[in-house]
Amino acid sequence: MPPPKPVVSLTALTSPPLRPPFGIGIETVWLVQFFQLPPRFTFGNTIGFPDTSSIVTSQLSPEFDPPRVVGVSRPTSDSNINFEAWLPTTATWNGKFLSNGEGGYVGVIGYAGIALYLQRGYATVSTNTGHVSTNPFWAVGHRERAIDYLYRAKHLTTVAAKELIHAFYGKPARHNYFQSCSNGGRQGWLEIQRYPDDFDGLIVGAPWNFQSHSNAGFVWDAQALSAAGAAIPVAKLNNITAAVQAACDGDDGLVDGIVTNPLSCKFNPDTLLCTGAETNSCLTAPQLAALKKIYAGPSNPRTGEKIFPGFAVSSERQWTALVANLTASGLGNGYFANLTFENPSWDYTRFNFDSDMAYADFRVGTLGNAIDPDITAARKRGVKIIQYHGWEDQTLQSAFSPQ
Ligand SMILES: [Ca+2]
Repeated sequence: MPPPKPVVSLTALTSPPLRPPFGIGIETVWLVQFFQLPPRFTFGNTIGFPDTSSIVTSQLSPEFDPPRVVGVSRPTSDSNINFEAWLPTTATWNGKFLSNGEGGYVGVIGYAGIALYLQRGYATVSTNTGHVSTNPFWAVGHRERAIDYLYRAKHLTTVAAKELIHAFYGKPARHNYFQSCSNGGRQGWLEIQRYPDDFDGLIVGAPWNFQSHSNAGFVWDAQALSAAGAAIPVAKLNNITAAVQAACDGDDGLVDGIVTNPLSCKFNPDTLLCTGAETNSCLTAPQLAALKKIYAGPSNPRTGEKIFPGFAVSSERQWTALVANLTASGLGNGYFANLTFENPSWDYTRFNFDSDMAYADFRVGTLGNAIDPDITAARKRGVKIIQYHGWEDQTLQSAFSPQ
């Protein structure tokens, strides 16, 4: 790639003060430059970007070759929030801003998303939320970077993008939109609850918005499946779903392999218990106990209080990764070992669903959970929200979404 060509520079752009309890007196410095995308940015091309080896497979015709704004936001001395705004030419701009959101623990800019939105004429932006790794080991000893990931980067990037749009086109966008899922869904709800002026409309998919409790669910499932003899072989998953469908596929009026409302399904898991030799069509007693725990989700052992819903009946056939994860690796480990306890040798088997849950809620949940039911400010502005979540989601527990 040719050396970047600076076109414009905006400095000392101060973000609006963050509202308590999240305000910590932020002064933001923007270092912004325009780069030109390589010519012939076409389908299947592999393009190496400076901060990641992301591969973008998008088709952009020459008239969409956009100014690419590479920025960094440093709200604290330990922060390094990278973002890119891609801006259609004035002739191809549809007059609107559509922000990308970012999944999991982020660590990369969502090039595939912003390429797609750009093609549709939107000015768009994505951020790595302040670190360069999809595994949050970086959070140990870096509290401010954790805060950047948990909520700050998305807001600051949004403020920057809106300023850039105004500067580049000489007027603000007609509408400011956001679309994403999973961790991006969490970002969406955070924006609605804490920064209701940022967006006019949001599409929120499968949100990870009660992040601390959702992650406790992953630990719960791993503890259940790693009990003696409790691992559920992948080969049994289709048969479990078949038994669920036999019980309630027709409840929605159509026997079509889809259980429309798993919450109303009257499926009795005990019918799966092996009565003779174990086969792929039945479960041993320890496997059955694990299955019931996965359906139930975690609860507080002292108070009995429900912590989070489990996974939905009829979603079992999708659980190939879920039943293979006996150590809460991935999202659960990332959250508790790195963001919460900042202890890389954290042991999922010793997680206490009372005291450890309370600590996680206090330490990280208050920053990153997006569960404030008060969205009055967004309502007053007329912010439009569309949310979806698939009942067969095996990564995030769908039953919380309607709540
Ligand atoms: Ca059906």
